[in-house]
Amino acid sequence: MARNKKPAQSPQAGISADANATTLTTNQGVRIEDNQNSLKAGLRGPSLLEDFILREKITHFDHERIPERIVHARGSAAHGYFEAYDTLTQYTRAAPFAEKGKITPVFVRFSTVAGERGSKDTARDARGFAVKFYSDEGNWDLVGNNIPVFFIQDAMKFPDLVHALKPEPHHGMPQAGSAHDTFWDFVSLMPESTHMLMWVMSDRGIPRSYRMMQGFGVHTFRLVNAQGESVFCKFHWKPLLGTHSLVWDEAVKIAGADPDFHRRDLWEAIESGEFPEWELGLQIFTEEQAESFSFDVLDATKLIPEELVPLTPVGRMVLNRNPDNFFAETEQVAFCTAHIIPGIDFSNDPLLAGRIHSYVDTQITRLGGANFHEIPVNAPLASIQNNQRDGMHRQAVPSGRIAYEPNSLAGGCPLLIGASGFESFPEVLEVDKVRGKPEKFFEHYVQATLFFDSQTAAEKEHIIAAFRFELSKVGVRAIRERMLSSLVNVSVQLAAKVAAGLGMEVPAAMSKVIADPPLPEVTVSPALSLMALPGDGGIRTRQIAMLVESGVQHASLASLYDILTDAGAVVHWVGPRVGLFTGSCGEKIQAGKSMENSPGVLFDAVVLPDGCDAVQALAGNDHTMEFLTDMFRHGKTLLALGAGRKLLDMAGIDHSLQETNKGILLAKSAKAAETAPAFIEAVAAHRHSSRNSGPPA
Ligand code: HDD
Repeated sequence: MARNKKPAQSPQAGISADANATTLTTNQGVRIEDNQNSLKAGLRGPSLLEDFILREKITHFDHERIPERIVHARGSAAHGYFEAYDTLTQYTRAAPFAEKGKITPVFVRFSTVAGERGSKDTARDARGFAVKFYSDEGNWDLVGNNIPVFFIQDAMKFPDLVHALKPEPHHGMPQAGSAHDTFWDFVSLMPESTHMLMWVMSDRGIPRSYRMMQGFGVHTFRLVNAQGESVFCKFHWKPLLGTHSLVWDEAVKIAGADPDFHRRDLWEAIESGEFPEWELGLQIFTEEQAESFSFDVLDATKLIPEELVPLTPVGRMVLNRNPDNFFAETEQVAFCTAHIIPGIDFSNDPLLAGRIHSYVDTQITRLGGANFHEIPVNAPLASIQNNQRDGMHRQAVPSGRIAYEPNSLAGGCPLLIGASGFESFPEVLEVDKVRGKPEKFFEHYVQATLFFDSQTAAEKEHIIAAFRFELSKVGVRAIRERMLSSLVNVSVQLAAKVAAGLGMEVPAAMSKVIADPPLPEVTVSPALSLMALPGDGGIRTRQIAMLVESGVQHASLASLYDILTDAGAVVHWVGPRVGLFTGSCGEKIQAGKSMENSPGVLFDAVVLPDGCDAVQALAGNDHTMEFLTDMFRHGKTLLALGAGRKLLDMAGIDHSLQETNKGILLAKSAKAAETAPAFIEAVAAHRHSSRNSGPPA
């Protein structure tokens, strides 16, 4: 691969962050002799003010934290590259699409929105999906989410939205959660939020992995070619592993068992060489087409159904390198929607307009000044030449006396390059200066209904359960009622089921601004269901638990272990405790995890061992029953070998009804290897939704 790695920045002379350096020094490069004891007047006397080594160390420590992001504070990131499938010069002169096979380095940060920097990964929330392309024509930041629409239409409402969503200001609760009064108060008064609410309340709000979610640029952007011709475009990232989610009960339990669940998953996959990959697809359409749509493409609460404008696959993105340092890279990376390059331009989406300002602005506080572009992770690979000077934390050392243009003393340099430089698309505008919005922006429900109607039965039930849960946490009854009255406009079935779950009557529908909206072009869009992207049918990186105890029939487990590992799964020996166990024929088995430190929610599937003594011992352990009950009700795959089926019986799991209990497999020990293909197929299905409704009776 030509260039899949952003080269290390050359450090300033004398500044070294070399982890292999052997000598401990101060920040002035003075070698330190004693790093244990401060300087004192006598062994039991007072510490001395002159101890510059102590003072430097503590002063630096005192200033280690920077403000966290106002939204998307919690995130995880990785380096990688984008590879263009083909030249796209017909539509754009953007450098990453200039030629077939062209490689552009990227840095990608995934995030939750509401929670603070140290909050849990599995909160119900949208996920950020921000991509920085280090193109040879400058940095291009595509700052998107895992959801193709947004809560609001105009940036003017963003501070209100975020204030309503974040912990309530008087007591600072709840952390990383939207299930509280102020959020639902705001969104129930803003019907334009309804479409995005449907997405966030769906399983998209609790992804299984950052590697298994889509990304969307959300807004309509422009592509501009070398002739200055422009088309509109929407950006879509599709994961090769498919789109998969958690179920709510599982997400809640994972939050306790491993709050870093998504961060760990991304890190471990990349460390093990399982590089996550997405395909970039574009919805390309003309302004004339856009005008004919029943909705406005400048309205970020609306999507363009793929059935109306299909995706054109244009390239793939692979993440193949973990950051060397979390703070230096993941924390200090500054994505800005204002960062575009020749060939890409904005549309007049009023939400995007506010973002173009907000991101650069926020970095100035967050990263301490206007020179954040010099921080290595933010620095472009393209060279920077301009007359901007000075400011806090300036690293560059420009030489000479010329910092203005026009100049003659430097021969006019740096020179403007004219036609090949960035030029805003010369859109013709003859308009009045007004505050307001276009008519189609007032339609709020058609696409919310489209989304709901496009879900499978299991997905619909999860949406209903999510609304029920969230609204049950709302204390003010009038807010619940108002939200229900809005949901009636989406689907009477949805509103009725949510109302029943809250012990309420279905209220009258909220009045709509547009009573008779234009007929939608598409009424069901299979592409909106998570089931549309099942993945490649493999089990690479799937986490599989093999329960062990002394006395297990080891040979059958070992044969499966090898087959599953060869198929790319990550197989763990999980015991009642960690450490050594002895198999029935004296084999030594090291359990790396215990059911106490790694409960069932952290695994995609479990294998129950054969061996009467082992099964008896496992049956007597409370953790085993909890482990199996959770895995059953979350629709995971369970395989019981030989006597292991007794554990299913004891957990009350009916394995006789194969229709309702798909993904529960039984095999004799001698047939363990033969069962592997069926087991792999069941694990690849991700989840068996027929049984995720509740615990076994
Ligand atoms: Fe935003 C961060 C995505 C609307 C203002 N936003 C931020 C990040 C993502 C998004 C992924 C985290 C970037 C990172 O990893 O560092 N934001 C979106 C999407 C939006 C959106 C997809 C709608 C389509 N955002 C939006 C609006 C505004 C902001 C309308 C303000 C007018 N967003 C910000 C911000 C943040 C941010 C305050 C916080 C930290 C940062 O920018 O760097 O400026």
